[in-house]
Amino acid sequence: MLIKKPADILPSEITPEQVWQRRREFLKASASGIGLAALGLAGTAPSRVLAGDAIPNIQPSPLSTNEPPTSLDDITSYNNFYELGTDKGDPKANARFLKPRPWTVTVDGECAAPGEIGIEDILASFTQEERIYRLRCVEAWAMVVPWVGFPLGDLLKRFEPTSKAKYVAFETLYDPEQMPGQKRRVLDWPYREGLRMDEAMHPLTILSTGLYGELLPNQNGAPLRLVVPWKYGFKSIKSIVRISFTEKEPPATWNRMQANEYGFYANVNPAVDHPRWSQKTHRMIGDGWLAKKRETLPFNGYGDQVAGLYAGMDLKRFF
Ligand SMILES: Nc1nc2c(c(=O)[nH]1)N[C@H]1C(S)=C(S)[C@@H](COP(=O)(O)O)O[C@H]1N2
Ligand SMILES: [Mo]
Repeated sequence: MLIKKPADILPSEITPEQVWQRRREFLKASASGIGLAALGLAGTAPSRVLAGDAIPNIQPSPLSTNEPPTSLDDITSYNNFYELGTDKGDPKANARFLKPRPWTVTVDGECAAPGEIGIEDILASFTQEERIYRLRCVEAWAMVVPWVGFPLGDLLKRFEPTSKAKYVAFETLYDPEQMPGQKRRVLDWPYREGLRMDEAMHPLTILSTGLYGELLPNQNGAPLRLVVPWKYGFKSIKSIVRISFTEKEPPATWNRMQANEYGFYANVNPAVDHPRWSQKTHRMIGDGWLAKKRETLPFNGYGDQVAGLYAGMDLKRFF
């Protein structure tokens, strides 16, 4: 059997997962002093900015889990993104409508330096960190996603929030041409979400610009989406165009739709059932539909890091 050395493998034969695996080899090799040219990875700079393009200079995060990641195919073909359709397969099928370049995010509200920031500036200014996070969804499935991102707090600080800034509000793009799902009023568009300031500044709260070492696919919320790994999936708002500092709790789409089903906090909590289903167990995508469900942990397993944010709060009331 012929075993190919990395140098013999054509770029076209490499799947994104292999690229990601090779980057791990690359990081190990750099740490141990092996030349990059030996791995055939020297001078690989992206020339375009599209999903599928490698993001340079990614550093592994100490906050990553050791769990094996979900496959790229599952992460990009089983999605919730109502702007691109309500079925799990719709966001991938309609991904081409969304144009993530050029893209500008407006930052305003209770801050001393409101303004706009373009996606290129975001990509160039903030350290890229690889983190492997679970994103669990209220529909009771979970994935382990190797997100590329940076702490939300790094971006927020640049706009100098004032002492009146108690919450951060987020808004998705409203443009029915790019987001055909918005032609029907299935949700109160644009999609909105919010975090309390201390949640927003926590190092586990990231803005993601990519996954598996490449720019975000449109169906996962290109070019910029929130990831809050200890909360249910709906908090992790996609394709963000506005971030506002507010004094009062901002409106959140699912909370406004069905307040008894979706709380503002939405911390993963096996002790609080959704009115229509138990939240004690979940299905891990990739395990297969017949596999045994897994036990759901409080705060999605991140309790040691984040439980302190809610000290003294009744989490059955503030769910
Ligand atoms: N703008 C917007 N953001 C969104 C959604 C959406 O419909 N629109 N769905 C949310 C829900 S319910 C989930 S579970 C996650 C799914 O993220 P993924 O498709 O990348 O796994 O995105 C969240 N962010
Ligand atoms: Mo979800």
